[in-house]
Amino acid sequence: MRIGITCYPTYGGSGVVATELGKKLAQLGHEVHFISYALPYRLNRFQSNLFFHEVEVLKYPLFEYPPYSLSLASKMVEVVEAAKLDILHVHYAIPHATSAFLAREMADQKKLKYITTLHGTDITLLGADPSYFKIVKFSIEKSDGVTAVSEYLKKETQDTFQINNSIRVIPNFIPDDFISAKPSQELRNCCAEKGEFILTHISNFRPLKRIPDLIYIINKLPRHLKIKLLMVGDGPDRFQAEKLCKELGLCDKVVFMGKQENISEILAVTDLFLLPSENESFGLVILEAHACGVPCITTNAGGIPEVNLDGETGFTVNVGDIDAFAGRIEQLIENSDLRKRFSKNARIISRDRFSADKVVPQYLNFYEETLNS
Ligand code: GMT
Repeated sequence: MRIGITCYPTYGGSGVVATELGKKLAQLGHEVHFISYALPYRLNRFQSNLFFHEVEVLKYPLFEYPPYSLSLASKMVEVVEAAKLDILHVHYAIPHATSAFLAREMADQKKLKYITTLHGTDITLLGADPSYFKIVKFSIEKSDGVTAVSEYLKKETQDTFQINNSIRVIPNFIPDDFISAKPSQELRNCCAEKGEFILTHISNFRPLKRIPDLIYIINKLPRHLKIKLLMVGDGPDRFQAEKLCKELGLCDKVVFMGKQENISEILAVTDLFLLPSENESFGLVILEAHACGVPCITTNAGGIPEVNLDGETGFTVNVGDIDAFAGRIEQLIENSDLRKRFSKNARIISRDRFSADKVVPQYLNFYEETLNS
């Protein structure tokens, strides 16, 4: 098959999933063409059957907002015709599904189909906003196939947009480097002092991730506990969190590491992963932690409970419940048997339900069904 994939190339779950999917499809012998404004950050080495096409956005004084969607649609048509693509698979509805719709209308290849994969905020945050609602609904309804990364997101999309298309749930899968990650003593020594229990949080530090909650949770824990919280990533709420740490006298317990590329290595030295998000359609980072055998304490929002199984791979608590969060951390620090059980479950269950070998064929089947319909 000849497949075009469009995604956001920067840090973020949807881009990671799209890139890892493209790499797997190329390994299976399919020809994969990425179309985006920059090289996706996990596409950092040459692989046969994989191609990248950069979308250039013309800047012009008249354009206060250069129309990326149109440049993308033009590039899609160019690649569809030159590479004779069978299918376009766009990740994140805004604006990718709309550009794909335009490309399908314009392309010479009359049988071209496009599939839209919904990832979360394209529906729950942006798509539901009146400024995008109608165009998102239209672009989803015109898609030849629609997938969502969780049952929660499927239902949310149906409820929000009242659409009639069927939506196939195809979950996210574990990227290869998280399967093989091994703990490095050297890295552990860099991140924490001897005997310290390593807690980790990884995100883009947007308000939806409830970053200050993490600092209040650490503040609730007994001071004598030897812990280190690694805050990995960067974004709008980092500054406020660093300030809060100083005010609460927690600087010796919390390290802000900024953006890091070696996420699997950091997770491999982590004892417990924390995610206090207000909402997540899936929470790919939970899956990455599980694959490394790291139990997670998360909220029970959105699609998270489909990934983090309460009492099996970790614990889930209500959004904003700082006391419950801190209580569960203490419980897992003190009970190493329970921690080991969760760690083992996390490794087994994640591989069992979300390995690439199980999930990638679901996309391939969906492409085939869509092309034959
Ligand atoms: O969570 C983010 O801020 C990034 C966002 C994205 O689109 O890259 O993540 C969304 O897609 C991920 C991959 O499917 C999911 O694992 C995340 O849960 C989802 N984020 C939200 O729903 C908030």
